[in-house]
Amino acid sequence: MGLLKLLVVAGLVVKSTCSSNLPDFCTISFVESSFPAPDFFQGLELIAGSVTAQPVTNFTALPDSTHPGATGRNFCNVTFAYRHVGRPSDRVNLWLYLPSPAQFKNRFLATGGGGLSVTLGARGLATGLPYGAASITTDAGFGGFDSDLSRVILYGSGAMNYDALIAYSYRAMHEMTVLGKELTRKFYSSSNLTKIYSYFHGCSEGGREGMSQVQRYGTTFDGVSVGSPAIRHPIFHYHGPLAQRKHDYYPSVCELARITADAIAFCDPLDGKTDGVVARTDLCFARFNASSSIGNPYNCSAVPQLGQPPIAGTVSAKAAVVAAETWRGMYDSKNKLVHPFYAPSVDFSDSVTVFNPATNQLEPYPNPLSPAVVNLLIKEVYSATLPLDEVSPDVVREWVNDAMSKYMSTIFTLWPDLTPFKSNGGKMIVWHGEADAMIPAVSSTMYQDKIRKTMYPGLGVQQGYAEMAKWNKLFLVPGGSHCDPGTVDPLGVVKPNNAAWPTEVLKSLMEWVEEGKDFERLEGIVQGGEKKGEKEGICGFPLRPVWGSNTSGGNGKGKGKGKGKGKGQQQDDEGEELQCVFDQQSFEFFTPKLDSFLVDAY
Ligand SMILES: [Ca+2]
Repeated sequence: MGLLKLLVVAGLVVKSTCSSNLPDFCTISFVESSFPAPDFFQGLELIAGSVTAQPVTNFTALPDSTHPGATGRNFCNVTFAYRHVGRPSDRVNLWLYLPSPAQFKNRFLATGGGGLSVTLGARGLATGLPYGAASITTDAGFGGFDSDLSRVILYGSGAMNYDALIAYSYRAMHEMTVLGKELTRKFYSSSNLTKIYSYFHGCSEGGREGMSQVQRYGTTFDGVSVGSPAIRHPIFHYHGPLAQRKHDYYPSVCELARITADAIAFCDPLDGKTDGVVARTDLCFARFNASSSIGNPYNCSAVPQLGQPPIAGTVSAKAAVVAAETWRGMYDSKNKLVHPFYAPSVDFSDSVTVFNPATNQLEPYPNPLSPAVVNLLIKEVYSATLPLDEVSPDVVREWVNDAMSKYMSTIFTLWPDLTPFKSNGGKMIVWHGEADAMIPAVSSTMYQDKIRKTMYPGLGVQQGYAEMAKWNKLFLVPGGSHCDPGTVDPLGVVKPNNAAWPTEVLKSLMEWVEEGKDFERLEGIVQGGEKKGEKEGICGFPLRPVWGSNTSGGNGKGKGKGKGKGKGQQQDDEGEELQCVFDQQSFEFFTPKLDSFLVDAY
């Protein structure tokens, strides 16, 4: 019997009027009185005695990568738990920040997680505070807000916990949202006639969670902000290690960093503005040749986390070959594309090597997320290791094939028909750093194009995107990294970014949803350099940025005079005006055909 049933039987449910005084309403009894009715969500039972409620006053939410922060926030910090009927040991914990009535702006915000976790905890919840939104997160029943999928996905090797898989894939987020929206409505004593706008915000795994709701529950959200979504899950992190093994050369992160620096210097002006930002990775991919780095010096201090001692030298021909092979993308033994990679200006943090003092050699170091996910989801074993000898492009292709057949209805988040969301009036902003070194921007462009082709089959490319932009917009953020504007180079050094970053993507989303304020360019805030703090637009895909002083833009060709030697040289004909143009070659770069697969892969 759920808590509400217990309370109703005991005659304890007494709903009082919502006071504007935080301590008056931020009590366990008041939160319990705000619970959804026992039959509100069939199959779920609230757990008796699980509620905590703590008033928090004058709180400062520090600025984060996707919100500006806020001071003087007053809210009720609430947790409670529910279980699924028939599973008595089940416990799913929910956590909410409910603003004081004076600060509540009739908004509900569901927040997502990262990595293998469906929650960012307090950091995610704080996202709602600047916007007067009741914010919520869930532990998905994985044993607490500091636990994640890896802890519960297998009962033991070979025995998958499908309840946990489905909870992670989409179900926990849905339950949280439906329960949270109703609790919010009752907590503020809002009538059914009062519109409480419902939003989602998350990046990476969090972005995937938001997309999972748009794909499956098209009517629960009015607006969705999705950043760098991990919609295929990270089994693609083998490009660098496989390229290194193929050419039997393991460059130091220092040597790789030099090549990246050369690529940035060469490619920066290709977008029409020399500002340290490569806004056109497509042109960079097409035009930068790693061999131009050969002989360029590098000199780095120790990188303790990679065991690397201080190192100096000049870029070798082999390193240039490995870099070019990595950028080329992963091709199978029949020279068919398994998955594209990042552009040359994106750092090699996904392709680092580690120094082994026992052998005095550099060795490949695949991103630990890859063996984790492959072991848990493909091999279904608890193991932290996966020898690189067992991996090849053909093997990766079969992993993807396995994953598609096994997980297309769960963890793979690629359903391309979003008609219910669109028909319900939903609005979605997808944002993806073009220099994201964790999940390549092409991951989002491929999926976005699949949506376009599925929902607008009769329209041409540009017309299809124009129609889709009325409810679903994708923005590639120049120079942006993974869920963060700062660029982290392979040496672990965070570099400021002179480009605009959509710090207030939620503000743009809320104005679009609540005021009908449509827009073509996403508002970003310049993060560094002379224009730091200024507003600047970000082009909507498939349009691409070209900086020019007049009408010289439009052909998308840029002005690549740099040789990669003299960093930061200014050009006479550079402009300050951003144009967003369609470029067929760029479009093809971002919508490659994954012809290694016999089924439609995207
Ligand atoms: Ca530039």
